[in-house]
Amino acid sequence: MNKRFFCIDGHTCGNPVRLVAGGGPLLSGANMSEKRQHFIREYDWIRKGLMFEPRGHDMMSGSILYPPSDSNNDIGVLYIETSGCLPMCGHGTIGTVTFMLEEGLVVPKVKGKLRLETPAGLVKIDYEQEGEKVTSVKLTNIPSYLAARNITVECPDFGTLQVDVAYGGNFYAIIDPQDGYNDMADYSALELIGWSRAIRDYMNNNFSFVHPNDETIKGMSHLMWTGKPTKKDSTARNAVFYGEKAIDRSPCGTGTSARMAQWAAQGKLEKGDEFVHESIIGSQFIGKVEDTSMVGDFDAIVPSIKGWARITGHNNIIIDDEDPYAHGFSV
Ligand code: PYC
Repeated sequence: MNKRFFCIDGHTCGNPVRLVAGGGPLLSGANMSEKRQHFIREYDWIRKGLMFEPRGHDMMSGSILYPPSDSNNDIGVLYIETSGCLPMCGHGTIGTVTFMLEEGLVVPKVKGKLRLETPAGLVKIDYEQEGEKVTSVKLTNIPSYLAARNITVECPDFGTLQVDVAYGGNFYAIIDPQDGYNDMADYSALELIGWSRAIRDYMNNNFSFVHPNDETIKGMSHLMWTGKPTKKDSTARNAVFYGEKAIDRSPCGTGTSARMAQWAAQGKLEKGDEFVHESIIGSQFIGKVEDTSMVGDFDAIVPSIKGWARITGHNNIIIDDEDPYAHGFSV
């Protein structure tokens, strides 16, 4: 049997976004966190089929739209990616909002604003539009916090590293310059990917990271290598690893939120401060500390992330269950 998905493809600051506008499964649950659990239990084959080769690729990332469970909100968003079904995705949100507005998939209750239900919590959007084009999207993210400092990791082929772990919608290990590691610019993407896998395995085998308010959000899924910016107006640069082989081409929204929470906990950022994050390809997100908050016992910040996205095409994708690669593959 053929299963068909109508997708709007594009990118946010260079990283792919595949918005599934038709064909997504009906999900049960009182909120997007419960719907995410239903999707993971029964429909993860859709994620695999749409994200991995031969229909996707190592960096592929996307979303599926759902009606909101609270009528004060505009829409619910489920995030799918080669790395899994994520609680939240920043570049995915900027792309999803741009595509659904430009394609008329949502009519905002208030012009210039949207309220998105995500598995990680409510994300508020302010967007700018010129004619049909959405020129920028600012998302005000869920509260983000530094979860652990200075964890010592033994990384095969690299050596000993100190890493911090912060949450910005996903848990990130952050590797800052230190003895033995100077800058992400000193290494190839392939080297960063190999070490990232080893560090992620080590961290998840030896530590447990669980969100204090939602135990379904757990595990250190992403890693961030940092370095000096190449552009005068950037605050910092980063390369985020996800999945098995991906380095984010965008500056990474949840990663930028996590890093801003780390900087705030280190006293390097406070409410009202801006943080311009640069990606491996030089694209930029403008971050800002909008407010302070608490997550369980952790001091937290409420970060915002501003960026842009472009549609590259419409894609009617078929998953034929007689295709031996119906559920994708990775080499
Ligand atoms: O922008 O949050 C993000 C993201 C997560 C994984 C790739 N990009």
